[in-house]
Amino acid sequence: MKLYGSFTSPYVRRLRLILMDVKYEMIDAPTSSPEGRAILRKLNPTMKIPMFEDNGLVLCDSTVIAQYIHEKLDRQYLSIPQLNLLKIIDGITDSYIQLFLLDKSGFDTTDDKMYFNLQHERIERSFKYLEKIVAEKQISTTDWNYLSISLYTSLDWVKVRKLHDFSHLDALQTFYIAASQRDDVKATRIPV
Ligand SMILES: N[C@@H](CCC(=O)N[C@@H](CS)C(=O)NCC(=O)O)C(=O)O
Repeated sequence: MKLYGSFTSPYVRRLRLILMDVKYEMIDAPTSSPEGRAILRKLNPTMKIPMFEDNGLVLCDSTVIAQYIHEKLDRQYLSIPQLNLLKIIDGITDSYIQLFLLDKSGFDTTDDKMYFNLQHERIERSFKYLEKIVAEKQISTTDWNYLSISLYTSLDWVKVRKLHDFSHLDALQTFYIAASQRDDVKATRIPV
């Protein structure tokens, strides 16, 4: 099994966390470097990470890769309602990835423009929604599965990149601090 990605990507980190106790090869292929892009170009038309290769099968989306790994290792994957929550977490993550790339491309993403406003509204509403979900313990650190892992890696990414302050959302903040204490989480820390 080969996982292609970077050590900063929240999507790649999810997979690194579910593969903690499994033998696999990690191939450093950041989308921001020419070397990384050359590696991806050979196999992955989306040019996004994570990318995963096993026995000639190439997968290029974290949700699909996670399902493949769970099935291969005979582990229980997420239910449909849990997958739906995962997509809300992904909605925040994807919006921030877009805003991050736009910012790096010289745009002021705080401008009152339709595209930026759509991302900001999605982010705000999704954070509030997830706060309720975590307060109801539908996602918790005591149930450390692909959903809680994904929530943590996205929260940590927006925090480390200083993209979003969620410290006023009590349940999310408590969840974040508790998950930060885990050894596997510490071992996969985003390099700064
Ligand atoms: N839906 C994809 C999203 C992956 C994604 O957006 N990855 C980012 C890095 S965290 C990326 O490759 N961005 C480069 C780009 O958008 O060109 C997944 O779940 O794997």
